[in-house]
Amino acid sequence: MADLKSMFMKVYDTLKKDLLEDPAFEWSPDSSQWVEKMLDYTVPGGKLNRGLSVVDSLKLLKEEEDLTEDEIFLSSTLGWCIEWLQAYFLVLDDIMDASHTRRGQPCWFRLPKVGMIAVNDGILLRNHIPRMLKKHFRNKDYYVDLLDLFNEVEFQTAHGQMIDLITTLEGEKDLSKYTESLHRRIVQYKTAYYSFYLPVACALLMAGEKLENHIEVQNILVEMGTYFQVQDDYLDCFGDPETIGKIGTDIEDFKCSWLVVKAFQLSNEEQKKLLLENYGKADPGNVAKVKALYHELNLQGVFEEYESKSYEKIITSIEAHPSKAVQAVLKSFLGKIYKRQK
Ligand code: GPP
Ligand code: MG
Ligand code: MG
Ligand code: MG
Repeated sequence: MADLKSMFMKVYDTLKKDLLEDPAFEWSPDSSQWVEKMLDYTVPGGKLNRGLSVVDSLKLLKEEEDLTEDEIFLSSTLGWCIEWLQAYFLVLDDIMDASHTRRGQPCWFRLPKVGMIAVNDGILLRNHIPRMLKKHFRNKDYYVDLLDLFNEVEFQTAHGQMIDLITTLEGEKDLSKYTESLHRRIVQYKTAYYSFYLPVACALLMAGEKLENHIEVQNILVEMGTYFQVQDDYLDCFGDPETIGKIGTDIEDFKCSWLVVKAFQLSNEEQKKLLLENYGKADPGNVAKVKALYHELNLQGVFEEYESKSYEKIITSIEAHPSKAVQAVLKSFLGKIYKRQK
């Protein structure tokens, strides 16, 4: 694993170097320093689960055969394209969510020299992806499918982000609008496709598969991504900021989080009133009252039960899949996130 990660980091250096020498732009020392600093700050500092999963998945799909040097490099490149996509989303998401920290450091836009330049940096990160794909995949017969995949997934994610954001306008008027089905729709689109389906779909394309033959794989990965975002919502309140690397803002931001959906379901009239009076306010006193209610309603216990039920359900659908290799890919991904603390 340490080996895989250091190989993966070497590929990052190569890709970064190419981008900083892109002949389509007349670089100056200032511009290349800015982009290099921005990339180092926003791209490689996460868990790298999504990126490494492309390499892992391709290995498992090829079963006995070892990956060639070229396959390792190319699958790592696709992994990094996903990490770039994630960096682009997070830089912008942190502005939209008014977050303070990410991956144990201030959000990129919070740096005094950066501010709203971060919006353009997000656009640059997004623009790097097709350049990396073109350089390394233009001669592959799956090149068009790859471009289409990245476009589709970005479209889905931006729409998920939109409903995440506009839903708060409705919730502020009427908290009962925050239902489980609305929450599911938000997280499916904003998280599941890019975080779970995309890495496996990249590996499937490299393995010569057609994505339209793998709808069931997509369904299972969307289920896994939903479970992952419920964990994210849970950790936003109950996680240790030191461990998760970010300070939660869901209560302040009036988010349609899994926790508030559950809290509303389980509350009596008096508790609902308390929730309405305190949810979505920046004042730490209000936030503390919401957290106290979450404790009173034992949302930690409710989450643990959700976690084991959801795990059982996903395992059952994985084991119903006809291919052992595909089962191994899905189980490996699930193993990386089950009961995660960060
Ligand atoms: C995560 O939601 C969702 C995204 C990062 C998608 C953003 C999409 C864009 C088009 C910008 P979150 O806000 O709960 O994540 P976190 O808790 O990490 O801030
Ligand atoms: Mg956020
Ligand atoms: Mg968000
Ligand atoms: Mg979150």
